[in-house]
Amino acid sequence: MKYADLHRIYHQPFFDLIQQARAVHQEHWTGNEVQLCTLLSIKTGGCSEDCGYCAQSARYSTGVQAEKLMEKDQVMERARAARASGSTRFCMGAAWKGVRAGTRKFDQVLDIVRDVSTLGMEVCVTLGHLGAEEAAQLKQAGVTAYNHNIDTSPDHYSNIVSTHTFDDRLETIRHAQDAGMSVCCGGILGLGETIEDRLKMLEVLSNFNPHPESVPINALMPMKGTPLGENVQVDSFSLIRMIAVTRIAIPRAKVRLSAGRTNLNREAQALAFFAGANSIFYGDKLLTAANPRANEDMALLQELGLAPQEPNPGMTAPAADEVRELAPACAIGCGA
Ligand code: SAM
Ligand code: DTB
Ligand code: SF4
Repeated sequence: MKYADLHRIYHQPFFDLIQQARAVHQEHWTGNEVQLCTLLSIKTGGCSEDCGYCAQSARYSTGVQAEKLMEKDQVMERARAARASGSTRFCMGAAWKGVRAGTRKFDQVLDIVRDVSTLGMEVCVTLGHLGAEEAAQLKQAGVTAYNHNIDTSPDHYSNIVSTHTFDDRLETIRHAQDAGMSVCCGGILGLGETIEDRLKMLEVLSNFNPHPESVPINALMPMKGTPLGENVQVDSFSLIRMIAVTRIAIPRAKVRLSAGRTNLNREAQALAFFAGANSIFYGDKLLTAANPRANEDMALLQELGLAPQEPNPGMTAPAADEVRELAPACAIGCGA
């Protein structure tokens, strides 16, 4: 979708916007379902990158201790617990710039993925930069989806991160897609960006070909010690507007109401679901930060008559749209 269209959609009166988003949602999704995803940080802290929002960067004193890669048995225990609690997707995150085939740590991750993928949940990993070979090996090991966020607009990105570029992010996404993995790609609100930046980010996401299978919309959780640690919390109406425009722009993607839910009351979350969010991170912890308690989330879903989505571990990645492939496109079909 073009920026001008996104701008027009976003700036409608609030109720017109969420009504439009709801109609698009109902056209593409059956049932009142929300996917529950559990996150686990399998390698915490000590990251070489300088992402200004992140508690895991080694460059900032945030109180997060660097740990080594978790043992497979521990990961399996957490994955089984996630499944038992009702999660249908298990997402493992590592505080790395990226991974390289043939290294011990990458082999260990492949081994973990092989075992987790036997549990019947969708398997998602987020490990930083990937080349073609790493992507192929992850797919082969059983990864369903690769999470790699573009986080903000191309123009704002270098204000937030200097150790890698926006194009590096696109390159990894292309490798994940070429290997046949679904891509989970979204961003963060509250990084000092303008509404225009948010919509420019969405313009890039909505022009991915194939489209992202899921789009996490995170609200910055300001981390003490990071350059963005004193940023103000995102206003819930602008978060819900962004969810609604994402639903309209990428109708077949799961839209994940992601980090920052601890700052949203039940009513704001209900509005976000109405506006098209159909996935959440579930469980008391994100990677290093807090998430609402699982029993409170279950109670909220019940109150709203929303059911946890069934698992779909064998899902195929979204197919590329041939019409769009004919158009002149950047390497990843982002429309640039
Ligand atoms: N190192 C990998 C990478 O950068 O892709 C994977 C882990 S990284 C922590 C995954 C994502 O978490 C980031 O892209 C960002 O969108 C989100 N994130 C990190 N810190 C956050 C924060 N303080 N508030 C909201 N979202 C955050
Ligand atoms: C995503 O978009 N959000 C998740 C997941 N993908 C990896 C991570 C949120 C991290 C929040 C901050 C923390 O826990 O440190
Ligand atoms: Fe490292 Fe990822 Fe955090 Fe950036 S967002 S500092 S790459 S863990």
